[in-house]
Amino acid sequence: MPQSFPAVLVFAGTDPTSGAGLQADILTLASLGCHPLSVVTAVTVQDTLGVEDFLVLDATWVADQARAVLEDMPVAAIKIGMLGSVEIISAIAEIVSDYPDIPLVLDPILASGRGDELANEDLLDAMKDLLLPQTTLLTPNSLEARRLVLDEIDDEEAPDLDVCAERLLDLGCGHVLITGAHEQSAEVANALYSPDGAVQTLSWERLPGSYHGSGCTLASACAALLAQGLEMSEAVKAAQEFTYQTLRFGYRPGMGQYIPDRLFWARDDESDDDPKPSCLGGCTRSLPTGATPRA
Ligand code: PXL
Repeated sequence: MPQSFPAVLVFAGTDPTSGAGLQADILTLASLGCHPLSVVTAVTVQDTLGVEDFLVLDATWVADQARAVLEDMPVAAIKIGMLGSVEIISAIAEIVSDYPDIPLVLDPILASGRGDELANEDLLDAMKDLLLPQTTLLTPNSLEARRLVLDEIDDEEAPDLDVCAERLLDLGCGHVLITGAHEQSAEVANALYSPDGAVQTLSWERLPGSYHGSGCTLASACAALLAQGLEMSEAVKAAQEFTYQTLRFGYRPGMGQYIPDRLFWARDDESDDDPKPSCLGGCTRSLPTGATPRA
């Protein structure tokens, strides 16, 4: 019998550049030894400069794609990217509720790297109401984290990321990983918030390029490693290490952004005689009193 690999079911929009979206997820999952099951939610028209347009699929087509593979084989993790419509969110929410034991990684895609809107306020609300309570790991960047909790916070000022994470945990996510590439810090600090109030921060060198698909790569890598059986903090740490290497070996196939190389380890590259230190450091702390300790 041929060997079988853990299957990861992905719901995502297509990206013809393969920088982000479904193609990025498939490359990442395959690179990390998983079998990708790919459910299309939307089709985008884009190049490495930005998204021109997108077409959202009928929700029944999304549900039918997912049910077909879920009924055919065991699935070890589910990853959700671009959602497209409130109807698709409802359909996915109903499907994942039938599989409560499968870890669910939700990358709350709100915009492309250039800022093209990929989700409106109705989508945001439906995501919060229907998907966050079923999410094992939410992976927003800092901009998405702030936008997701905007309605929950009275303060006019942009909330601190610890506060955002607490609100997101309160909305029902199991864990929240907030990435720091959009912050003004010298290094990129990514923080994993756990239900017991623990915060595990890892810092990474800020690479000079602008990358298309780094968030999809990270979220898919988390799903792959959870599917392989790693526990949450180990999976998130290994996924960051993998993503950092894909960025370090990133390349620029077109006129716009760099694309992470998810197959960096398979290249025969003699030029990499300067192996870089990966993680610059890490710290673990607890949220200050006032944070909601959760069971
Ligand atoms: O990187 C977020 C993202 C996810 N999915 C699709 C996208 C993008 C960004 O452009 O196009 C389909």
